[in-house]
Amino acid sequence: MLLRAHAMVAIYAAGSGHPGGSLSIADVTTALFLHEARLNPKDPRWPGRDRIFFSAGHKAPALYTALAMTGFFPMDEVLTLRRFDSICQGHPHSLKCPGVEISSGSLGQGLGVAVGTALGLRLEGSKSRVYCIMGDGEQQEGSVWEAAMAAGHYRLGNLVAIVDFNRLQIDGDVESVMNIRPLPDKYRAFGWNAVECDGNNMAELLDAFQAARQCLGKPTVIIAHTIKGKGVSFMENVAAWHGVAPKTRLELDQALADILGREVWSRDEVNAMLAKAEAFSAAKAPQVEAAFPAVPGCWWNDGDDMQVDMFPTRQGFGQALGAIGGDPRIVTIHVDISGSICINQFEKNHPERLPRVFSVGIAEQNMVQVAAGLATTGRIPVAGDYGVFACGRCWDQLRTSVCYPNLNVKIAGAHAGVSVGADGATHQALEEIALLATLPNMTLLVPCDALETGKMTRLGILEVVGPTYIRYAREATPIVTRPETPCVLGKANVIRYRGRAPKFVDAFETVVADAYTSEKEDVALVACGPILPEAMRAAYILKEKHDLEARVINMHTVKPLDEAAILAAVNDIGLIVTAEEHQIGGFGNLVAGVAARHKARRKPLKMDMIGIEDRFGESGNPWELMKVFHLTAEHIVAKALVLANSK
Ligand SMILES: Cc1ncc(C[n+]2csc(CCOP(=O)(O)OP(=O)(O)O)c2C)c(N)n1
Ligand SMILES: [Mg+2]
Repeated sequence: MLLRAHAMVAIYAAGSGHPGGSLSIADVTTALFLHEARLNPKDPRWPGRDRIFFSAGHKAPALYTALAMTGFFPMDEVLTLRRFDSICQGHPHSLKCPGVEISSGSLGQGLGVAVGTALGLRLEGSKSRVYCIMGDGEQQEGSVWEAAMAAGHYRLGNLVAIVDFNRLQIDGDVESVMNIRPLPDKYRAFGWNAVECDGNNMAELLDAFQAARQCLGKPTVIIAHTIKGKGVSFMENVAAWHGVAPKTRLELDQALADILGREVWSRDEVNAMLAKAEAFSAAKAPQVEAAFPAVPGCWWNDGDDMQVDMFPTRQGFGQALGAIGGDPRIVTIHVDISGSICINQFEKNHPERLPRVFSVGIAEQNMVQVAAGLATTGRIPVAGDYGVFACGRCWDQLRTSVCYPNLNVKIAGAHAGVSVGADGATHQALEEIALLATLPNMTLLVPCDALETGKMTRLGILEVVGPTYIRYAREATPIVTRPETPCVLGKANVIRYRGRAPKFVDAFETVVADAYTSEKEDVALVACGPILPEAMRAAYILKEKHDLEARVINMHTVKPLDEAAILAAVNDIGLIVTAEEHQIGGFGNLVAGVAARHKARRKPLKMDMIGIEDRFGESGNPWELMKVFHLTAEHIVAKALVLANSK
C-alpha cells in the first residue's frame, strides 16, 4: 500500500521517526482522507471542510503522506521529513504544513481542541464534521478524559474520535504500562457512542464511519483494533519499532518488499527518492552556514586543539541513578519513556529493585502527584520525562503539591534544548529554567556534561532534601570535566584556559568560584548546561585569535544561584556574556538581576546574552540547529568582541 511505502522511505531518509504507529494508523488515515472527509486541497482552509486532528502527532509520517496523496502538496515534500526547514516537521505544525489543522506532538491535547472546534462549528450551523486520531497509550492522559466528558456533556454529534488500538506503547503493552480497558465502556459512561472495528480493514472502517454519521446527538468513538507496525514483517507487534527508523538499506528494502509485494519499487526509484531528501538538505546548507560566523580549525574534533570525547548527559543520569539505586529510600516513577531518558537504568540488572518502580502511563500530572504522595511516606521518588512534559505539563502540580509543602521529590527533565534535533519544537524544552527558578524551595541543577550530570544526580537525590529538578540533554555532548573536577551544590566553578593541550579538556583549569583569585580577565562567560563547552571553546578562540582572557563560569546550580561568583565577575571584569540553550534570559536575566541589584557593584556593567531568540525550535540535526539558533562558541565570541570593543 502506497501510503505505508512512502512513509517508510521518508522515515529511512530522515534516519529517525515513528514507523510503528504510522503503519498501524495507515488504513484509518487512508479511509479518512481519501474517502470519508470532505476536504479541499486547493484551499486547505476552506471553511466548509471537515477537520481532522492528529492528536497523536508522532504518527506524522502517515498524516503527511495522506495529505500528499490527497493533493495538498507533492509527495517529494514528505521525503524532507524531519529536516531543517521542512514543512514536514518531526511533529506536525499547522503554520508550516498545509492541511495540518493543529500543531501536535504533546499527547492528549487533540481531543480537547476537537471539542472546541466541534462546538464552534455547531454554533455556526456548519455541517462540517470533526475527527480526532489518538493512540491507545495516549488514553492514559487525564486531559483526554476531561475532553471526553465535555464532548458527552455537549452531545457533540459532529465529533468522531478514533483510537488506534494497537495494544503497544513505548515501554511495552498498554495493559501492563497502565491498563485502559474496558475502553468502549469508559467512553459510553461519558455519554459517547462506541464502535469497534478492525482498523486495518478498509471496509470495516468505512462502515464504522457510516455508523458514526448515523448517530445523532452523541459523539462517536471508533476503537480501531490495529497491529503496530502493520505490513512490515519484522515490525509487526514489536514495541521496539515504536520510534526508530530502519537502520540499513537492507531493512528498508525488506520493509518495502513486505508492503508492496510484487509491485515493489526498483532500486533506482528508491535511490532517486533518497537523493531528493539529501538534495533538500544540501540546498539548505548555505542558509545554515550564513547563520554561523565560522572560525577555521576551531570546531569540535577539527584540528589538534579541539579533541573531545562526546557522551550523552542522559547516560550520565542513568548510570548515576543505577549506582545509587541500592538505597532503599529511592523509588522511580515511569511515564512510558523510561529507556529514552535512561531512568530505567535504576532497575536494569537489578530485578530486586522492581518493587520500587512504578509506571503511571503517559500521565505527567499524575507522575508528580504520585511522587508527592510517595515523598510523604519518607521515600525519595525520582520521576522523569522529556523536560517539556516533566516541567510544563505539570507545573502547577510541582508548584502546589511539591514545592509549597517542600516535599523531597526529584524530577529528571530530559531533552532540553534545540539539540534534541529531529523531533522538533514540541520535544525541545526551552522554558524550564524560567518556569522552575521562580518556584520557592526548588533546587534547579543544570549540569554541563555527562560526568557532571552523574555527580549532580547523586548530589541532587541524596544530599538535597526538598524539590529538585535536574535538566539534561539528549544527544552526545563534549566531555569538558574530569572525575576529579569539583562539583559543589550552589557553588559555581571558574574555568580558565591555560594553553593548548592534546585533549581540549586538559587545556583548562577548574576551581570552585569561592577559591578563585581574580586575574582581571577581559570578559566573563557565564553558562549552564551543555552550552558550557561552547563557552569554553569561546574562551579558547578569544585567547588564541584575539588575545583576550575569558573567565568561564559554570553555573551548574541555577537555583540557588551562586551570587558571589556573579558579583565577583561584575566587580573584577564588568563585562559579561551569558549563554543558555533555552529561551533567552531564562538564565541570563537571573544573572543580570544579581548583577544589577547588588549595591556593592563597583564597575559600570556591560552585558549581553546568548540564547534562543524568542522563537520555537525546529527539526534538524543538532549541530545544524545550534548554528541556526546562534548558540555556538563563535556566536559567543562575536557578542564578547562587540562588548569588548564598545566604549
Ligand atoms: C505528553 C507527552 N508525553 C510523552 C510523550 C512521548 N511519547 C511519544 S509517543 C508515546 C507513546 C504513545 O503510545 P500510543 O498512544 O499507544 O501510540 P502508538 O503506539 O500508536 O505509537 C510517548 C510516551 C509525548 N509525545 N507527549
Ligand atoms: Mg499504541
